[in-house]
Amino acid sequence: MKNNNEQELMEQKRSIAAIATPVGEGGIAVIRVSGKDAFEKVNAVFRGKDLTQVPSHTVHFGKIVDENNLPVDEVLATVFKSPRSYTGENTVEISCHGGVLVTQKVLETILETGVKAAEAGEFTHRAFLNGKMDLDQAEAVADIIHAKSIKAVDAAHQQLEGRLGQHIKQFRQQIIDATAMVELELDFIEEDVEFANKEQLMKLLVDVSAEINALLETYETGRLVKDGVKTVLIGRPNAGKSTLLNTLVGSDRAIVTDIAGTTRDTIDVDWNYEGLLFKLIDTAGLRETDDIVEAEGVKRSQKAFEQADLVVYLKDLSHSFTPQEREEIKTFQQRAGETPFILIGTKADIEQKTEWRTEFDLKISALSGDAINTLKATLKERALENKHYDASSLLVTSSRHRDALKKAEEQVQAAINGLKLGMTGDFLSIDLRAALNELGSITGEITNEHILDSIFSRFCIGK
Ligand SMILES: Nc1nc2c(ncn2[C@@H]2O[C@H](COP(=O)(O)OP(=O)(O)OP(=O)(O)O)[C@@H](O)[C@H]2O)c(=O)[nH]1
Ligand SMILES: [Mg+2]
Repeated sequence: MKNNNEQELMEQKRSIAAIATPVGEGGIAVIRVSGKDAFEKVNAVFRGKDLTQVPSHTVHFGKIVDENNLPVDEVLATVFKSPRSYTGENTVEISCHGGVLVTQKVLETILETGVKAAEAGEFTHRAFLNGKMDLDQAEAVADIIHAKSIKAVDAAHQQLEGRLGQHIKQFRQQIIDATAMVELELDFIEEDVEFANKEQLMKLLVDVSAEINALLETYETGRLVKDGVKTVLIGRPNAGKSTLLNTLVGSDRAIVTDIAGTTRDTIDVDWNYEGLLFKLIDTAGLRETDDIVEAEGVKRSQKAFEQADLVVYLKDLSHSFTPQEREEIKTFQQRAGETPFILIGTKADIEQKTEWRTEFDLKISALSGDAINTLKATLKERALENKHYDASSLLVTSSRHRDALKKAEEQVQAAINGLKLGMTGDFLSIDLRAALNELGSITGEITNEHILDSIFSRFCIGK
């Protein structure tokens, strides 16, 4: 009897298979098989060339057959020999006809040879374990798949290319150098040798702290690029919020009527503009109301406002301001704090000629299309204002990476403070080693099953 651990290990080493393309009807579907005996397993149900004998990176036409030797489908099998494959293991990619049932049948035929059905992200998990990529690169693969805007794809590509990893490795090296200096001092402690070069050590730590902080600062932009800019449209009933939402996305997503109080619940719509994703949120018009449903809607408008990355307040220009409305705008402006706030005058086509005594950022007409393009550009500009962004720069987009960087920086800072206070090397060394661990958790040099499971469970099956 094998013990549990051994069994588990064998299970982990078994070849795996999964459908790598989305379920549905298409020209082709791809079934991926990976593992030590992937070639033998596929070969057992493949009629064509002997796949165990063909060179790596070659494609072969043949048939997958069932236990009665009857054809399941005509396929192309692409062979990748270890370690030159995505997972680093022997891999076969079988392209079959893209029908739901036929694809399932090909997969089942492969599984019947004793291959295990892959779990979500298991191919990439294996790629990580086999040293084909760092953990942050594996995460970038999922980010590319889930990306909802071109900028999010770009950011993920930077990470996949290893640019984040390069920074992390550089930080780690700097801290290792600092640790070496500290520990050198430890060796001489009996002889009461002061740090050979305390200033040099201080400079090293201050530099690395500043560099980690500079990278951390990109997170605000990274988050917007990856998750989208939560853009909340608020204002009084009938201000034209739903009309603007429909105009921006180019379809009638929200109901528009001339009845004040039409929108009752918040409506979220994804809108891509020049590669950036905006999560537009239409809200119920703000007013005091006895209607229970509408009152709940207004509450939700407030909540959406509080969570916004960008606030667009709409004021109907065909009606002059009530004093209450003027107050309301001021309050919202103040409450927005650091969140960009844009004041838009709507219905410019029927604007009432009046002395507004209020600076509108822009006056638009959804009806005539006036200034809509300027508004789009303004939304993008304001969303990224005060944010570090240039297309080629590396962005931290994951909260996991942000948290680890932050903790690492705090540990470096603790070492800096310790050094200032004249603490002994053994204390400083503890801080620096903790910083190294945090940085190592980003690239996966230091990790645990719990982190890995939570990362790879985000993947789809077949990736
Ligand atoms: N003339 C003109 N009318 C507009 C314009 N934009 C919206 N309207 C009209 O204003 C009315 C209200 O528009 P909505 O988009 O429903 O306003 P809302 O702010 O969503 O209103 P609630 O959902 O009730 O809070 C509708 O009759 C629209 O057709 C515009 O640019 N010009
Ligand atoms: Mg509405």
